[in-house]
Amino acid sequence: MEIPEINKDRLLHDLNAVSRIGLGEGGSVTRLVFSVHELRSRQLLVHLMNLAGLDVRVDAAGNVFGRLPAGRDAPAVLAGSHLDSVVQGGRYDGPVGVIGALEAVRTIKESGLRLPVPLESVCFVGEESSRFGFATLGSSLLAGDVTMDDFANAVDAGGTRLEDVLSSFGIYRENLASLKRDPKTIKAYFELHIEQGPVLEFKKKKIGVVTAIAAPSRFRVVFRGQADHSGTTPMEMRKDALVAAGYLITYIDEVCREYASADKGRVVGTVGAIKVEPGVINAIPGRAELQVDVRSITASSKRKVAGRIKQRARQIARERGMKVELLTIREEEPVALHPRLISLIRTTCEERAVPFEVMPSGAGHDAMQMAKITPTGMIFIPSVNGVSHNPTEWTDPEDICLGTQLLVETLIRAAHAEI
Ligand code: HGY
Ligand code: MN
Ligand code: MN
Repeated sequence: MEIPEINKDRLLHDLNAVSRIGLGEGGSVTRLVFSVHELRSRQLLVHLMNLAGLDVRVDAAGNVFGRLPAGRDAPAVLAGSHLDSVVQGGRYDGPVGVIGALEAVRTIKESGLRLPVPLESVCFVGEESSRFGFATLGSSLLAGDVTMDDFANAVDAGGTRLEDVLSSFGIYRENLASLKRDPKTIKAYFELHIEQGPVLEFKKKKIGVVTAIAAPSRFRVVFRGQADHSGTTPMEMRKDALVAAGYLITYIDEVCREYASADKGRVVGTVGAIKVEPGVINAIPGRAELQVDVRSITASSKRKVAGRIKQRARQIARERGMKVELLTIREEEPVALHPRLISLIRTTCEERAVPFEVMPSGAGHDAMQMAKITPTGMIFIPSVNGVSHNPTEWTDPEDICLGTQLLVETLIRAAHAEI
């Protein structure tokens, strides 16, 4: 099978161009969903898709599609990822999959290769949970797996509600379902992504063939104690919300370490954000809000740990005579990827003698949502030192090119395959 070669310089040039949008101190990248930087990155993508001569479409949520039509209308093979980032994140988490998919589709177009089905390179809006606590927004809307009620606790640090931002785009409870894409228009979805962990580097493999994706339980814990004078209030009379939060944070670390082994689900738990009020040196914190992220490949372990954390939060509040509120942001189930696509990616690696590792993903991805409506596969490329969500996130350009070249071949195989 004739496989066209990607244009490596163009791929790396466009990846660099995206990475310069939202560039901050120490080479970090911040492109929070619906921020000016994130909107500009999608605008650049639309321009690159137009330059490539693809049929470009942007849906009401802002998801971007660059389509290469086939001789006949048929369910398309999609490939993509996201351009939004965490705060002070790295340059590859997301853009590798978006620009890699664009490079794969435009390479196939330029080669003149006629495929039996259309291809689409995709950028999903709002994959990161960093701004509203809610992850994979655009792909969840496309998969039709959310209602407005799911956004009840999706609020950013400035108090902006996700549902208010969506309604400013004309997306309301009544028309939310119109964002769902008919699964009959999609044959398969692939996502090229950096591993964001140490396995490939440690095992000296070049490609990760992803089998499953860990899913998060995400919720807010709000301790309501009593703001008071830090000088006049005796210790035994205090209702310090931040001290209560401190006990819970330590407990979260302990209970997740109890479930950290492979047989117990490799559970991980993080409190990535905390908000303290009134937040001044001479007042006892009356309110402390934690954002909790618990994940596992094993649904039962994740549920058990999240349940124990919520129980402990209630117990701490009782013991300290204060109130506690537990606000669910989102409950997700771990996702298995499609065996037929896993074997397509494996075959591609085997035929090119590329050393690969079959492995799960600890990080969440848009592929989790797409797997609910269509056969889905993921290709990982190595992260140097396993670091991600950090300005020092790095993947060797050669590995980015290899992953993109394998994506070209995988898309062509998937276009012809019975799936
Ligand atoms: O948070 C995650 O798992 C991913 O980076 N969105
Ligand atoms: Mn990420
Ligand atoms: Mn990502």
